Amino acid sequence: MGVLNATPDSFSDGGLHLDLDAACDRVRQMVAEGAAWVDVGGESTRPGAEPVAVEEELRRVVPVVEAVAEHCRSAGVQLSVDTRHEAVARAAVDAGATVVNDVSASLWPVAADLGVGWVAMHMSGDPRTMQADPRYVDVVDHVRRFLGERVAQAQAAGVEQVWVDPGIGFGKTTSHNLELLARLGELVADGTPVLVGTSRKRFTGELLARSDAGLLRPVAESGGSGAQGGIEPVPAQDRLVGSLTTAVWAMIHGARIVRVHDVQATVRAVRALP
Ligand code: HH2
Repeated sequence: MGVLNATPDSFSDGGLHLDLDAACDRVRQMVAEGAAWVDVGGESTRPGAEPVAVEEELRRVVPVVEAVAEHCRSAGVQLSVDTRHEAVARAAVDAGATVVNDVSASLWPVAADLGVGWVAMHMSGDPRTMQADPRYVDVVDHVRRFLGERVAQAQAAGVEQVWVDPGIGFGKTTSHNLELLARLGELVADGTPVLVGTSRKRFTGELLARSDAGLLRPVAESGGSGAQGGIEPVPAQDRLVGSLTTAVWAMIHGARIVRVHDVQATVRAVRALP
């Protein structure tokens, strides 16, 4: 899944695709690079982000979806709208989106009504406050239970295509993120196709900073209990290796889709798997 953020403030590609032509060019490029899925979003959900007015989100997202829908359809590529808002989901599907990528995991009735697919992602709290002090007794059990309940509700409502996503970085410490990846097989075994998004996130920057410092496996053992992993992450533009490593890890452990900014490099890495 290639990411297209039509936002001024997304943490890694904010401001790059505000212009409609630039956004459409990037979508076409990702499809040419081998993306099987394109995800268009108009609201940053990075930690601390302020919500965006629905009218503004509509203005950012709908023209892009409209402009690339036919291209995606004819290439056999899924086109999702990354939103928490019903009005945006409805307008984007009207414009040609085929899936609602829902970080709030609350829009299944809308997906059912529209007859499109739905991604349910786990988030603890909301983006403004989610990294304040996230705590779980057992993060993997918590996320599995949460997503299992949502999937059952969506299926009962008649949604035919459902994916689940553990929500890396959404109300999780570094050790929570590591635990979710280490035990991804448990979520995969629950049977709903799993999507994972680690791309360029702070977490991958911390893994690389630890690697650079020669700290081989300490993240889960120490310094991982706070909101961050206790080490300054490498900057977002230097996180490619961490993004690839975690994407490949997720695919090997059963993820069906990885949500990434660096499509070409990820497609190469995944296709190179033995
Ligand atoms: N991560 C982000 C946004 N949407 N959707 C799913 N299903 N899974 C994710 O992990 C996920 C997501 C955050 O990344 P990005 O879109 O690059 O940044 P921003 O929220 O700043 O726009």
